[in-house]
Amino acid sequence: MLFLKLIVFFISSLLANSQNVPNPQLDDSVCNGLVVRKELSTMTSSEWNRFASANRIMYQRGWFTGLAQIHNDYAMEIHGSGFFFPWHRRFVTHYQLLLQRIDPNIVIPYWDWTSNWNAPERNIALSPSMFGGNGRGSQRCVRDGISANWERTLPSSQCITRNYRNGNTPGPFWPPDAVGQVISQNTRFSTFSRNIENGCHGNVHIGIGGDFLEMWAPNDPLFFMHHAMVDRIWSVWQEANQRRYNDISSTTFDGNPIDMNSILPYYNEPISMSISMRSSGHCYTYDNLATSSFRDLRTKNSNNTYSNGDGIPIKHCKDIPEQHYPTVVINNKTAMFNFDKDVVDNMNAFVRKVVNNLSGCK
Ligand SMILES: [Cu+2]
Repeated sequence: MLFLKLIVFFISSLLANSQNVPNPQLDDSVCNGLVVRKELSTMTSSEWNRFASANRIMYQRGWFTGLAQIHNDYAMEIHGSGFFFPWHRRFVTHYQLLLQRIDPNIVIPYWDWTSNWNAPERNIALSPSMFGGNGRGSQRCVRDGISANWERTLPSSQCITRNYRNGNTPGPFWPPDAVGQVISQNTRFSTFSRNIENGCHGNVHIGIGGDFLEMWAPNDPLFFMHHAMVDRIWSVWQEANQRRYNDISSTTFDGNPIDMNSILPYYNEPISMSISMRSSGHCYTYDNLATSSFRDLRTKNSNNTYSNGDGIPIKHCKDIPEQHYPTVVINNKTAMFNFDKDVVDNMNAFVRKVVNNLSGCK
């Protein structure tokens, strides 16, 4: 498997340098205030309309293709390594800077996929008024929402696709409690990073399916709202204890040490420039940074019944169908994510316990 990945990596490196998208440098002056990234369901309709039209202009300029190309070219270095959080933070800021070239007032939202975690197809993010839902037809083309009928050109010319994991639903994502526990229980960056990457982050990619399962996923704008959420999770972890802003200690995909001076692939900047969302060139915060925001109050209050959308209480854990648990699977399709088998197994077992606990089953 590693050999195959190295070949793919080598070929995609040959195709590098063809990223046809502006790369605005991080402004090195002190932030002139912070913009607040909100959860997308709380955007006003005028905020959404401006955001959506700027995204359409980005699409017409071919900038999503350029971003997808960058993500694809550096796939090997930025997944399954300590670069995962800081690189994707820088990448989401890149997207933000591009949108602001079109409309300087745009602030990107994040997609909280822990709300509606057990019936994500009901989340407003996946509705026709926002990013649209499952792909349709034999090609699984996205036909509603912001990117309805968009054509991607990377890796080949065709529609943007989604292919929900369990038919009409992406299947469950992680409950907020599970994310909250990983935040509070992992005090070291390296284990925290690996648990999130191999757990809830991977689970959303696999649940949405289609292009979301590929390294050219940034063709689908929803990718950036997913990664803004992943970025928020890192920010909540950092905010919980200020000392965590100094912890980046981890390794590259091939085992070399990563520290604050390590250079982010493609951007050629030290990690230290992307360690804080409040630092020069980033200058944002989130509407909610409390660890306690990751609590599934709704489920806790629902009298210990596990409705999972169908309203049927479940008494015994063995009666919970397998597809009602969020999982990450490692196979040929997901190989480029560099998932780590031990961590994946651990996280699958961990989130299973959380779901059982929420359901009140015995
Ligand atoms: Cu990625």
